[in-house]
Amino acid sequence: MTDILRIAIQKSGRLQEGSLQLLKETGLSFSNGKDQLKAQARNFPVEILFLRDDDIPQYVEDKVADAGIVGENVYIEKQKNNALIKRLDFSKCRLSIAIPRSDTYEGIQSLNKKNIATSYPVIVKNFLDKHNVTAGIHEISGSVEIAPGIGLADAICDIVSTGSTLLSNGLKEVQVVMQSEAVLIASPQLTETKKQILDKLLFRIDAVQSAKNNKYILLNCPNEAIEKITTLIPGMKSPTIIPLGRVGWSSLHSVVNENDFWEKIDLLKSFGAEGILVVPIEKMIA
Ligand code: PRT
Ligand code: ZN
Repeated sequence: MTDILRIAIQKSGRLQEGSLQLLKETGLSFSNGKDQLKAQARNFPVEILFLRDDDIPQYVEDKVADAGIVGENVYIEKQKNNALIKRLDFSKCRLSIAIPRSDTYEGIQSLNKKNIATSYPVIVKNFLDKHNVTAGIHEISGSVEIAPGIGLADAICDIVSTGSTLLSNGLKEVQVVMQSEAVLIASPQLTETKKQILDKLLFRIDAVQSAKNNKYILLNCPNEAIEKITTLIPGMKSPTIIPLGRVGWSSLHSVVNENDFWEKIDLLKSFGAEGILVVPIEKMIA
């Protein structure tokens, strides 16, 4: 059993789909039935354990699992002996302080001597300490957003995504405490073999992530524009340039980052590029 890496993911909930999709995109093939506790990948030395997200850091500390995927908020809150290996770019959210809409907020000091309800007492305590604020912290495990309405607390600290839960409970977000996304955690004491399996998996995750952040771009341009366009979209080493049937024109193929994509398209057009095609990349290995 030592030559297999056990990865814990959420059994059901907001992290499950993203976790399964990521593992599948890295080429792991396994079945995931509804009431299954674990699944062995058919083509890679990995076993997947399906658990409650809050329990994953403890299981990793106890070495029942070697690695896990959890929200960064859970990883920080639990303070277990886990190493943060990689941010995974899905299930993004923030942990924020919110107060009743009619209350005023004049900075963090407004929280002095207030009562804050939260499922994240450790994170809230650290945040308040850092800003020299003393407040009461009431730990509750669910439906935190109703606490001010029933007189349990003056403020809450909870996960916010779209903000609609706060809105429909008469609350307003006043302070972001941390940004969060799904993260890959692992035991800091993996055996050499397990470390090697994890490294292989990380290599694949990187390929999947860079593919998502980049697009393959094909365009036609007058030969005089090739140099300028190459400077703008150098690609992985340099663009591929193929002469077109039409004299004085070439087809240029490259890779462009998703973030500055639109800005670059405008410049490409101004350089004389035509017939621009942009296609998704499935895997990208530099
Ligand atoms: O059963 P289990 O314990 O495994 O799951 P869970 O209910 O504890 O967790 P789950 O599935 O709700 O969330 C898992 C992780 O997803 C969290 O730890 C976060 O890292 C991340 N995540 C991302 C979120 C949200 N978005 C989110 N919107 N977790 C919770 N919410 C809740 C939030 O608590 C609030 O009630 O959604 C509401 C706010 O959403 P908006 O869109 O109305 O702002
Ligand atoms: Zn949970």
